[in-house]
Parts: sequence; C-alpha cells; structure tokens
Amino acid sequence: MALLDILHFPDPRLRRKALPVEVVDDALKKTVEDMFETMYDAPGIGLAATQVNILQQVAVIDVSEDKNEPRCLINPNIIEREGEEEMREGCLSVPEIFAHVKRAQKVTVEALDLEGKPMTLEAEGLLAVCIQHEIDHLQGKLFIDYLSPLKRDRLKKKLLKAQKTAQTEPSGARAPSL
Ligand code: GNR
Ligand code: NI
Repeated sequence: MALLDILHFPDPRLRRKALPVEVVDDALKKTVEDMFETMYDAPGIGLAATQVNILQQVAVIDVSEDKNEPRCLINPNIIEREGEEEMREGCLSVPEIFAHVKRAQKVTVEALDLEGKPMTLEAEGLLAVCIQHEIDHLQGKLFIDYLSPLKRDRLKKKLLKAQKTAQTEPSGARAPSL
C-alpha cells in the first residue's frame, strides 16, 4: 500500500483524458488499493485516477459515514440520468474551494468491478453527485468548470496566490507585508 500524490489545479495533467482499462489484473488492483488508501487519508469521499496522475478510467468512492462502503468503478459510463439537484461540492485537487454545482439527481452507471465483471449501479443523492464528479475527472473536467468564467478566474488567482505563499513560506511563517 502506498499514498499517492494528488495533483492540484491548475496542473494541466488534470485535463488529460483517461483511457479505458483493458484488463483487470494485479497491477490494476494494486493501483485501486493505493487509491483507496489515498482517498481515506486525504480524507475524501471519492478519487479519480486522473487526480493521482494515472490515465486509466478508474475511480474509488466511499460516501458512507463510517467509511466502510468502498466502491470501485472501472470504465464507468452513465447510461441514464434523471432529475436535477444542486449540491455544494469540493475537490481534493481544488483545495479549500467549495461551490454549488447542478447535476442529475439520479444516475444509472455501467462499469466493471474489481473482478472485471460488468455491473450496473443506480445512485442518487451524494453517491450520484460523487459518481458524476469522478467521471468528469476521468474526462479531464473539474467542478469549477461549471462556474461562470469570472468566478473561475477569481478562484484560479486565489489558488495560485495560496500555492505561491506555500512555496516561499514552507515553515508557515508569514513575511511582513510591504
Ligand atoms: O471529498 C470530496 N467531497 C465531495 C463533496 C461534494 C461533491 C463531490 C465531492 S468529491 C471530493 C473528492 C474528490 O475530489 N474527488 O474527485
Ligand atoms: Ni475531485
């Protein structure tokens, strides 16, 4: 098991499209284990392979209170959407930013499980939101893409400034402002 590094916006690698998994083998299972460990450690309710610089269509999810309902989706594909719902979202790749996003209230997803067997999952509420958020990652899309260009630009500036501060002040000390 190993913790993986999570990429942060505006890293261009978050924009790459993941490729379908062709065989569910031991190497992939190891990747999935590491992704679960990274997600629980963060902590987050979901993690897409794109976020840890792996270009395969794999996402791990656990929206349960007790963190005991791990789900792994391989080559996920939404085949049905129903209704509309707005939820406040966050993302491990866009730290400390939260914004409301409108998504389908209910989705039906086809995917492979860890045995490589096809499965169908019907989801609503937080699970449905999380599935849509993770599938977006696999297509190079981030939740902030749903915001107005003005809001997104403000967030980008705020994040770049925070990242710069973190780089020049690793100790956490703040230089006096001039
Ligand atoms: O941990 C996460 N919480 C969350 C909250 C609302 C909507 C989506 C999410 S997913 C996020 C983890 C993450 O970045 N997954 O890609
Ligand atoms: Ni995310």
